[in-house]
Amino acid sequence: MRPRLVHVVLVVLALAAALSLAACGGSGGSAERTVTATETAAQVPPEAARPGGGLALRRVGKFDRPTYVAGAPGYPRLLFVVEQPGRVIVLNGGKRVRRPFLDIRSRVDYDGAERGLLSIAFPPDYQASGRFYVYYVDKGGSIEIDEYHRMSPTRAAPKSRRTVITIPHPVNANHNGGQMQFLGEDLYFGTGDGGSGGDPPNNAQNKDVLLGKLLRIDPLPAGGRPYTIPASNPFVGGAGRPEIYSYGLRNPFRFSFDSVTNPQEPRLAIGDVGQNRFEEIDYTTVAAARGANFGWDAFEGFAPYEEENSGTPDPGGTTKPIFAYPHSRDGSCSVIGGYVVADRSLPSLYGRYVYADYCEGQLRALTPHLRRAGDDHKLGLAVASPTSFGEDDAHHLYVASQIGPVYRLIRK
Ligand SMILES: [Ca+2]
Ligand SMILES: [Ca+2]
Repeated sequence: MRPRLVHVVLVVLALAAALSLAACGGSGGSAERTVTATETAAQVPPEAARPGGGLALRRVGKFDRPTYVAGAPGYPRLLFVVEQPGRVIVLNGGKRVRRPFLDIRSRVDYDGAERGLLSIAFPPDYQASGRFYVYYVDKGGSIEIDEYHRMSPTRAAPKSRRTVITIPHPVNANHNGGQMQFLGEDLYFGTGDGGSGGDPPNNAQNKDVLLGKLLRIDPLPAGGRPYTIPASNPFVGGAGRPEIYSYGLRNPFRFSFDSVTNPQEPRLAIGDVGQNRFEEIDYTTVAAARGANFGWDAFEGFAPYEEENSGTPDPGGTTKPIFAYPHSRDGSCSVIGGYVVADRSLPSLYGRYVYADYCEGQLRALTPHLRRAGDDHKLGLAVASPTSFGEDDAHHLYVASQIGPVYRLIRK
């Protein structure tokens, strides 16, 4: 079947301003953000994007508040779409498999705002091991990562669940982080600062708590513990929780690894959602991110943070973003970190970092450099309320819209 190219309409919705998965600025827990996108979606034209310069969006399906898209190593025909209420849908060769890959809605606290099922991750040995991981907010409001096993390539074994880690997140419903990525055997995942606005307890700078951090574990159990701490984690010897890899993050809702720019030296790209003024992209080598302090809540983007629940004094030695943009840029509110494009069928984008903003909806790309980004521009493609980018096992790039559609970026 010939791929269906979608001509679309940019839908700038009141919805976009009303809620943000990743949490726009503003104080208070997000319990007040109760708009349900699924209700609104019915009133909205189903497709959303317009042809860009040599690029287009091909719709691959419509889902219930998709929060993530991923492929599984060894299964290039499969695409997994994570739905925030608690299901994982699988597409096989582009066709949706009727039965969900996984349904954990009964375990997931989905509040119509930021809580819910937020990502899935498959380890490099997935084809042989069949194990995979899900990140969600549980019924107690805690961040939880569970391991499951596969029953067949398109079906998880629902009773195979094993809790890997639970991180209390008791005070506010916003800023839950949510991204997991494997690099080798190690599972990296980002947690939010615990919510509200301005990080009232200053969790992000506190190395004794697991909130506002990039964490790194080997999720396999050992020695009676549900996971293993990599021996080279920066605070293994004390001075902080041993799970911490980097700190000083507000809500690293989406992050990815870049193995394109220099395969010998993998890099980390974090979209760290800002408070009321700036959104930022952090980009550094994975090696340099070890023990790095990304600055929140002493800094928001490049600027000192001195607003509500005031920032902590400049601790010195923070890792600056390579790029930040103000909320005044076309009504932006929350960066949605993306990927350094590894899809060789997209030559105009190969090696560039594609990202978006949840409220603005324009897909954008910049050239990532370790000190400063270059050539940031719009791609001429828009998606209503983008929640996430994702890659399949063949490195195709996808973007999910909160109102339902998931698109693949293709060459026009
Ligand atoms: Ca603070
Ligand atoms: Ca920062």
